[in-house]
Amino acid sequence: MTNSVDGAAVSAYASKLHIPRASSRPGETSDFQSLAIPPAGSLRQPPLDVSPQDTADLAHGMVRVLDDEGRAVGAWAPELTPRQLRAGLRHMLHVRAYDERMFRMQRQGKLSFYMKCTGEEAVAVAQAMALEDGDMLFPTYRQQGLLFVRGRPLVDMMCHCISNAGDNLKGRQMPVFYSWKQGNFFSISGNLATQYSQAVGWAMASAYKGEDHIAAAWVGDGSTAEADVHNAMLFAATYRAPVLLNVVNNQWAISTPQSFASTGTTFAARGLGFNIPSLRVDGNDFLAVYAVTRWAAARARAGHGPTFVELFTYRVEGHSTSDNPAGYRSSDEAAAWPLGDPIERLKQHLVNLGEWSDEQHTALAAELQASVAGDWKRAIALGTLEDGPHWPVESMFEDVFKEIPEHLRRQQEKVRAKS
Ligand SMILES: Cc1ncc(C[n+]2csc(CCOP(=O)(O)OP(=O)(O)O)c2C)c(N)n1
Ligand SMILES: [Mg+2]
Repeated sequence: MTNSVDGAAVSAYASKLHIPRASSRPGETSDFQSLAIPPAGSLRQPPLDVSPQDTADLAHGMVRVLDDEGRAVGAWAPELTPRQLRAGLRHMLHVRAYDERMFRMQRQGKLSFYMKCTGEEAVAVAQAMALEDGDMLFPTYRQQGLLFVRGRPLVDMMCHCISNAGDNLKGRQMPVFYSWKQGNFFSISGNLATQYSQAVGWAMASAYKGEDHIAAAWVGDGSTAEADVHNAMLFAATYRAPVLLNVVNNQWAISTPQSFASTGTTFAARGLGFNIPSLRVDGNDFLAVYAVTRWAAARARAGHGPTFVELFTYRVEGHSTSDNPAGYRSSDEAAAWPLGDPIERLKQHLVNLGEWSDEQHTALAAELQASVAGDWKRAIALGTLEDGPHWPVESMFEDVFKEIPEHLRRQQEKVRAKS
């Protein structure tokens, strides 16, 4: 069948469905050659009151500070003392040691489920260090580094993961879905992206009450497809809420490549359509992540409203302990990632400054592994997954309603009678 346009015959079936490609599939050789990665130090730092459209180059580019030799270059290089840099390195090594231990414990059947953030440690660690303690965090399950910087005891996190008597959530949440009110760390939700609108609502309330604390929210690349993200961005832009909206683009959403949610451009570019200043940052560059977060937080505190930030990184390991990435991506992909490892890059920077050495690094990694092993022993002394003690079953009726409704009270009595 043919149609006619301006007298010329055209096929009525010329349209084609575009199916995005993965960065690699099993058996293929990984090749990130087509990624446009600007040199470190090449992007400008705009004023805090920049207009959203004047951030287009930053949304399509990538803020980078650490160059290939580990030097800090360009307008975004933050003023951090060697002591602060070493604290950042320590937190990242601590997170990695914790992840490795918990993963092994899951494999030995001592916890039911776990999620690592290997390769993405700089995101949560540098961002938490750049924010104020009173700022409210609305994370996903992959920002455990926030808790390390805010000082949550690891024993508490482990107790949560094995739902023993020391679990602050009384066995009502999945492992790694932490909640820590004292640290201004909002409860993690299994329903992806709900935290985005909650963060915007919290930030609107903070501004309405005249407080100076801001909110920060995180969402994964795949989860940006959720309507909640778009609803949140609309409210944030309209009311100029003091919020930092982060997208952690780690290239994968379980087995779905980021290309299925990115629409063929950067995630950061989506912020421009909502009239929100937007930037993309090298998420494996501790200094760049810190600098961009400081800038966005200063904007929010000065009354300039939200900032949308894409953190460009790579999920080195499986999505969770229930996932095997060998089924959907090439086994050499993590090694081919061109932006390196965040811990190695910050280490190299400190060594260049004469403020760190290979020996100190090896000793610190060993010290932290031993400290995590000690924490695990203290956690299981409060109960194991298999044998408990756990919170009693009837406690599930508590803390939900101010007054327990009659039908639930009857159920609670039945449970009590049985136990
Ligand atoms: C609303 C909703 N849809 C689907 C899921 C199942 N699910 C859990 S994690 C996940 C992938 C998320 O990927 P991404 O947003 O990129 O975050 P990442 O895990 O890579 O950090 C999916 C589809 C869910 N938990 N909630
Ligand atoms: Mg992802």
